[in-house]
Amino acid sequence: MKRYYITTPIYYVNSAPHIGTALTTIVADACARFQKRRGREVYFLTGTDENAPKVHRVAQERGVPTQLFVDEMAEVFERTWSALHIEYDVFIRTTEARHKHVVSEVFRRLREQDDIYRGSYQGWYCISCETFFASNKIDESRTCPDCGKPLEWRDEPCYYFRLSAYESRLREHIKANPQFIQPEVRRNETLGFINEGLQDVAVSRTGSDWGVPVPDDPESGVVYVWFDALLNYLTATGWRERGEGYLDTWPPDLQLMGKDILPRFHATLWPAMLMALGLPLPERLYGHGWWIVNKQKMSKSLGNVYAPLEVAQSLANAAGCELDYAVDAFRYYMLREMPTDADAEFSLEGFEARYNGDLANDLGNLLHRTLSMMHRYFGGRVPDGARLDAGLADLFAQQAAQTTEAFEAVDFPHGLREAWQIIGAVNRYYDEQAPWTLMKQGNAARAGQVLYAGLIAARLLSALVEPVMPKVAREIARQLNLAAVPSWNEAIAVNAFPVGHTLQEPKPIFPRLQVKQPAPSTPTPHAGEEGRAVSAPSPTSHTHQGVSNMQDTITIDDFKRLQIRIATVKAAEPVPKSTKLLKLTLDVGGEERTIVAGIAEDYAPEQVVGKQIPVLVNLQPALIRGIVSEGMMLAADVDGKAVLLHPDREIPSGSGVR
Ligand code: ME8
Repeated sequence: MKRYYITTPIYYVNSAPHIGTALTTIVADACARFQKRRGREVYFLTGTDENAPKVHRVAQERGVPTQLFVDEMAEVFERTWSALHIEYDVFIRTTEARHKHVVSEVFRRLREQDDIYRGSYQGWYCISCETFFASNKIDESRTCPDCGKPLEWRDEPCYYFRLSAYESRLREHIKANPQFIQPEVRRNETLGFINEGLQDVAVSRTGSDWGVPVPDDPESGVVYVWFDALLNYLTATGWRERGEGYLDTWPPDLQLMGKDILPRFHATLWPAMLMALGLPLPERLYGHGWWIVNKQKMSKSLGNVYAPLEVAQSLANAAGCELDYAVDAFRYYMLREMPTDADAEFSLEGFEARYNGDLANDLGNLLHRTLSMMHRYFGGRVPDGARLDAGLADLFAQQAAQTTEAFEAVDFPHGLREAWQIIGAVNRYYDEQAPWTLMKQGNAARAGQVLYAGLIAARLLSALVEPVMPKVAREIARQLNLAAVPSWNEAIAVNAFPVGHTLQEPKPIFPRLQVKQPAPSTPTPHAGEEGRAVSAPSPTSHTHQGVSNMQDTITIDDFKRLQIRIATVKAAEPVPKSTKLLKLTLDVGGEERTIVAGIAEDYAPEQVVGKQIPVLVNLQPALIRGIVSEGMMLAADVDGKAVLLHPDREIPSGSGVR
């Protein structure tokens, strides 16, 4: 059986991994784990691109022999990936002899068959992108159209690869194979790029002897680093060394990369090289969008480059959670917010919000409350007669199927949203069925059945989240006292826990993060009644702050006019023709209310159902898009994004807030 072959790009080692390279690698790891859990044999490749002139330059600037520098950097990459729970099968380095042999051999073969020919080059060169630009592609600034750095004039003899000869075959292949380039937007970009006309590519470079020498003609310098680097995917299969054996891996099933290196390199130069070699093309190329930070591209000069392990470590410190789980939380954030078609904003606040919301409140809490009640009511053993309600069994199966479909399409944000609907459904079910009330009423049998749904859901979720959060998945399985995380096919079994199955004590996986509050500028209402809080400014200091501030203060009586209550969200749906609004149906202590909330850009309906939120209930009703809104929910505002507020533990709906 052919192995499912997944690749990341091989990364330049002139700088350490950052959240961009981590994204591609984590997406690839999640795809690899997903395919493995579905029973396929997977071959997952990553590695380092070490022959680039810019790598050589950085080593020289640091005064380190280049080979020593790349050896050290390759280790940094391997260590980082292992700390991020990346489980690759092969880590390739382009300075390995076996790879250099492949590059030389391919160069020779293509030169013999006249796909590579000798010519000369005059033009503008970007050393950072390792790319030549035709004069009509650049303006007076003589800077690189891709990265903005200054271009150098080059005038030299060189070898060319006959890319232009493959233009129509490439176009036909892309048109005939809609899955070849994904997502759709990248396919269109590539077709646009090809339609501008493909030029032959200069595939040798002079100026530095770092790299693979042009075979049989070392005077011509070294092989162009992209021609060299792309061949790593072939080297790693054992092509040339293993005879026909490489076909147990070749061709790649899924090649992942960022959008910048798809149209020009992976979707044109690379398949054309393979066509020239007469080799089958990759099944699927997937180019994700970019992380941007504060609406800007990440760059060293802006100082906004994040190192993945530092981000995870800072969460572990702040939340007091184990580093392994903080790393998994980081992986979750990367995949839940993953830029697919468009670019996406990376922010620490966004990471914290997902951690507190999706992981601490949703996933962690579902497991914790289910196990706590199982221990409290049934001594931690699955009671007699417990089985899953048919409606929930269908819903679980349906959500698992949709998660599968989305993961297969590398759409992790969608897949995770589908999986999280299971959590929403169980929380709703608990609220409707109220096992705590059933116990008080002496109906332990029914309470046991209700909680059984939580066990089955947690077990299913351990499988669905495993590609994303492998250590968390194992911990969920451990707390459920399962020998292992179930495989994808076993995961939807509805009778997975035999009667008497004992459960482990619940242990919080994701302790809630206390988000730092700005120091209060006015005394809290409570302090106003019972004496002022020490940290609050005194009335005298207030007067010194100026009149405008005084006018902003309200009295405790003003505050008392606000009636804020904790409501439980029973249902949520988008307001038609609005991208911002959700219609929420609330339980405010036995009373049902409808409100319209401007949170649709930050929360999907299923994320808020089951949540407890503070609501201002004595606000004058207002007609919003034809819906009478009877109150206003309160949420934190983080750079214009709404972040829901929740009580510290589940409390009766309708509880007052003072
Ligand atoms: O391109 N957001 O290596 P590289 C998302 N050696 N992804 C980002 C990103 C960001 N802000 N910044 C970079 C190379 N990336 C070549 C590949 S393969 C034969 C040779 C992604 O170290 C980028 O899109 O520059 C690409 O997938 C990878 O990180 C770049 O790695």
